Amino acid sequence: TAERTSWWRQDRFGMFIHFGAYSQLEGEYTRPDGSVCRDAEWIMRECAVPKEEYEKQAARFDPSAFDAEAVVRAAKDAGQRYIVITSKHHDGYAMWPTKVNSWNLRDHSAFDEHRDIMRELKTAADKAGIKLGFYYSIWDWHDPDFADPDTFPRYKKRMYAQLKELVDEYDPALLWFDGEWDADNPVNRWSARDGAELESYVKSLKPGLLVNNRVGKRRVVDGDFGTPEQEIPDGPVDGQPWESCMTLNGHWGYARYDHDWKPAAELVRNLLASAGRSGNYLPNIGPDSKGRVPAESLRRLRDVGSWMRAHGQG
Ligand code: JFZ
Repeated sequence: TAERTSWWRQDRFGMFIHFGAYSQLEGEYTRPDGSVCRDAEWIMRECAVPKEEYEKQAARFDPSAFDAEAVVRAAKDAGQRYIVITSKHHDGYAMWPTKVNSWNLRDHSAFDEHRDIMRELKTAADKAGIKLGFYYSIWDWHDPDFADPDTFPRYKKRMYAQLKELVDEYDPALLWFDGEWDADNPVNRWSARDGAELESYVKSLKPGLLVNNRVGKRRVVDGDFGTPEQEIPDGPVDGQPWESCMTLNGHWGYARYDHDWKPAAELVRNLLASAGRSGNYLPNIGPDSKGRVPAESLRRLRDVGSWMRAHGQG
């Protein structure tokens, strides 16, 4: 309803963050034969990285330079009012210390076991008056129970348990689902009913929670808002609130070889076009293996902020 989404529609401008075990590879996988395969957050799949090798890489992941306060400050200075970070992408790796499995940043990394970057972000965001939301992929390449229809219910249980952890521990303002499709399965297993069930489950955990339409089959009735990707629709989409997420270069996750950055003027244009068509704008940053935000991204966000302040929106 309009009431639920009211803060979010007022905010208009947020920051997307793609950060996960894939960030350790920084977009490049060197195969045993020495050839290099490039991708970003899809690298495990697109480059067919063997599971053991991917796990070995994740065990080295040490984003010790991740600075939640600096990230929140960058968002705030740009005029962004909420942050959506990948808590778990398609590779199934949890960026918080989940108790559901050990495939997470606490138990399977080289990172300081006393740190929790989700907690750090939440604390910094609260202090700055910025809302925090979590991206969560329904599709999971790592959990063996995902791909088999017979064991899928077991996976679903774990997914529900993880989502309960996220809501209970970090009190997110929104959940941004993805991967409701399943490229492995021509008969897409995730049904409208699964979506409706999941949506009411997470909302029972926290009534005010916002959920995007990828929780279900992206119909107008699924979730609270639509999620056009890399494009700005001409106007309101079926009367549903919407948010357009976009990369700043050509990738969501960090890709060390991608220098094709969009000019700041384009970001301002996108923001204005979104706001003018009653939509939200969610440009993305992808921290590197150490957790550092690319300087090119920071510079562009700063420029957007300067523009906003110069035009009385700061
Ligand atoms: C998904 C992810 O696969 C991707 O890695 C990234 O996280 C992005 C934000 O979301 O990719 C999609 C999802 C939806 C569409 C295309 C890519 N779509 O609707 O066209």
